[in-house]
Amino acid sequence: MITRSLTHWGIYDFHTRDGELIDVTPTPDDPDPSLLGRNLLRGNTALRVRQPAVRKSFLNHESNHQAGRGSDEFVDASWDVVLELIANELIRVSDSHGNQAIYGGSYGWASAGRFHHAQSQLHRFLNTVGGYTASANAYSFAAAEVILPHVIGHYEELLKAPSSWPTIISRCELMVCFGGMPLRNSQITNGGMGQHVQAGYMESARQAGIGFVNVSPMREDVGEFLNADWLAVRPGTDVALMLGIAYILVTNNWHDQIFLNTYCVGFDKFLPYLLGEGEEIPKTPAWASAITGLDEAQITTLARRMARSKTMISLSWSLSRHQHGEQPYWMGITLAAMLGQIGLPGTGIGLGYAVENKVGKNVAPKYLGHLPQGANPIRQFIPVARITEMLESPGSAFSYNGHALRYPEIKLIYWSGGNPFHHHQDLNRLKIAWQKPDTIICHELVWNALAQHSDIVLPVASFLERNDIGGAVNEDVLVAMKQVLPAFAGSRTDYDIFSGIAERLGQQDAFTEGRSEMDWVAHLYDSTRAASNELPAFEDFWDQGEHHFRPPPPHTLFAGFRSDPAGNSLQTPSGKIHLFSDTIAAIGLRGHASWYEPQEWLGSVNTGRHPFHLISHQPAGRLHSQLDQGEFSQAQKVKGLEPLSMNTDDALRRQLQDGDTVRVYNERGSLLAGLRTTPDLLPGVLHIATGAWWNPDSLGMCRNGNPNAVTLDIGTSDIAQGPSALTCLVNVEKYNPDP
Ligand SMILES: Nc1nc2c(c(=O)[nH]1)N[C@H]1C(S)=C(S)[C@@H](COP(=O)(O)OP(=O)(O)OC[C@H]3O[C@@H](n4cnc5c(=O)[nH]c(N)nc54)[C@H](O)[C@@H]3O)O[C@H]1N2
Ligand SMILES: Nc1nc2c(c(=O)[nH]1)N[C@H]1C(S)=C(S)[C@@H](COP(=O)(O)OP(=O)(O)OC[C@H]3O[C@@H](n4cnc5c(=O)[nH]c(N)nc54)[C@H](O)[C@@H]3O)O[C@H]1N2
Ligand SMILES: [Mo]
Repeated sequence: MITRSLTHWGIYDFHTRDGELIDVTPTPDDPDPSLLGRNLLRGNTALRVRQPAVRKSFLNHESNHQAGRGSDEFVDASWDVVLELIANELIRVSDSHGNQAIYGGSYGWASAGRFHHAQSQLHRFLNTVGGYTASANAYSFAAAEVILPHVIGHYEELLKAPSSWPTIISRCELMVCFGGMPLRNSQITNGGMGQHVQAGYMESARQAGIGFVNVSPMREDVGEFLNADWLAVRPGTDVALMLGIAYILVTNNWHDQIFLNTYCVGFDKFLPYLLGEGEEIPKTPAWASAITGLDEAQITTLARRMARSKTMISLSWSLSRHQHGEQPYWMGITLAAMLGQIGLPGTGIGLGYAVENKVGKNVAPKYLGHLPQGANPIRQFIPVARITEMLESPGSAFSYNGHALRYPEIKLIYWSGGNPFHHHQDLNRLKIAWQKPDTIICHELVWNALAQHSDIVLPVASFLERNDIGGAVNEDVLVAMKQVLPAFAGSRTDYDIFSGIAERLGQQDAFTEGRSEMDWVAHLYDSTRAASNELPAFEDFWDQGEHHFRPPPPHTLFAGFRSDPAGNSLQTPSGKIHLFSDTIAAIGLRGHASWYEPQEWLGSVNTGRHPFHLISHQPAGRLHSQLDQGEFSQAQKVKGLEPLSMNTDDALRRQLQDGDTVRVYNERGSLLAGLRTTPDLLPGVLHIATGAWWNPDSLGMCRNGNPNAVTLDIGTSDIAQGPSALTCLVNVEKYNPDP
């Protein structure tokens, strides 16, 4: 039997026999299907959670039972027992500590599907029982989410729907890609997608004669077929490069003063910093060269090309995951404003072309129904990546976006649809902080590190085991996600699990509104249809299986603002682009885009002990930590370990060879990886994908190669408090198991 459904990485036909999945094939109309679908085929069932399980020492109320998280035995329990246990725990914590003691931030991607969206299910449930401490922003681009409203008034469009590729193809001459545009990342869109379009767009751009510049420590970050010039910048120093370019623009009078006067405020306050008036150092190409490691000539040539061409600046989301990750976006906008091409087709600035399939895709904005989460009576929240600090230091103060806040004391953590023991930084530190709460509950598909570190583990049905509608707002397809397989072993959907707990708390009607799964699916579809003029009735849609939305005319970001800056003013204090912000200045940082030296980088004094900068990037063979045991993900491993790229000369100097097992370490921890040598990586930089399952030995060494064994867990700055995973120095040695 063949059933079609949707994943974060495309639409596939799922072939089953006797209730087993036997093949996964992409739909014929996908021009560039992703092999990630193959990961569903092998190696995953063995790891599935089969029955509800409770950690033994938790169940037995042993004192200091929390210390056993990650090592204790689990015992199977019936659904009745665990649902009752959870209901009682929620009442106990709520009564004795208040609902802010429940952490429901629960960050994570889970699976495609508008109704069964795991995080919405959890939030809706917790809101019916008094609320929870929430998390703000995403690991992906927290720094951008918080800085951009101060600069351009909003962030959604610039991050997710910048000027569409057809405008670039028709008019742009030069595309400068900070952090590249790796096609491995456009295999996916959060929520799911139909056709993979990025490779096709890029090929059309090549044929149109557009020049590409790849500003990245890794040459492969822009596809070889685009013949990009490679500027191998030191990680974390893009702002210095952009300042060097800006300096040349101003000193040659190549900047667009009319654009700056008409559409921006604050350039006059940025200029003394740039030119080095008073106590400031002039941001000359020589200054930028010393920081970035690029030649002065490279910087000057790029500045001249940008000034003379119709230029698009693309800034990948990775730039946000460095300390001071707010600054590259502010500086990128400052630079684009100086070039004066914002709001014209195919030029200006866009964040993250190709980081997901959706970014730059030509699709109409639309409303898609989603599960209402209800209102959270608890006002307390944390910036998403400050979880360890919250657990370590309840009551302590921190600042976020101009607000003075305090961390709540968390007694219960409830996670559904994410894996903090893959995605968070400095996992050895998280593991210790994780011992503080009384109770940790998760819904998981698999026995990963999150499940291992929980007290109550509930087996959840996968997206193949339920009915839903799926699609993403910035994509062009809505899919009937029909159930492909029966529920696995004793698993239940997130919805059924929460309904069961809600029932025990007397809140079943509030949570379910009396709707079954299919009632909800039809309900969410109907709300989608009410906002659309092209969708058929639900029954017809369900029969047809998918709907492809009509493409709009090519979209130019800020076109309205450019043509009428007063009529289409931005939601900033002045209505214009803020190259200076009083709010940011009040936070204690400079009120304009600036270079700040990060805590760990290749120019720091620490490089003696830890001479390499570790870049952890998105994996080509999977989505984060999901399905790492699948066949496509495993095919990329080196002796079963996550590959680590190192420059060939660095390897020679250290007498390391391609294929060696190496140990990457710093004072925070260590990990094993399989060495890949390449001339295409800046010397001094190491490149490793995220998502290998964290599997620490007793000394905190991850035996599978999860980079978060060694990453730095600090906020980007007091502006966004985002993750700084990519600000990370390490050393590396050949692994010798018996020293
Ligand atoms: N060092 C470093 N760390 C990083 C990054 C980096 O660049 N460097 N990148 C960061 C970024 S951008 C992100 S987005 C995060 C990603 O981090 P996550 O989103 O946490 O990663 P996933 O592996 O997608 O985790 C999803 C989990 O949900 C489970 N799941 C799937 N479907 C369902 C469902 O229907 N219900 C339930 N209950 N569970 C389900 C899966 O089994 C899996 O364990 O990682 C971040 N971490
Ligand atoms: N296949 C696949 N695709 C994915 C994901 C996945 O798990 N699998 N995850 C998705 C998610 S959640 C997100 S948020 C996006 C993330 O999209 P991005 O954040 O753009 O992706 P990364 O792969 O982390 O980084 C892209 C490149 O940036 C470069 N880079 C790192 N630091 C610097 C720097 O300081 N300066 C410069 N110039 N370059 C730097 C690295 O060489 C890296 O290869 O990807 C999405 N796409
Ligand atoms: Mo992300």
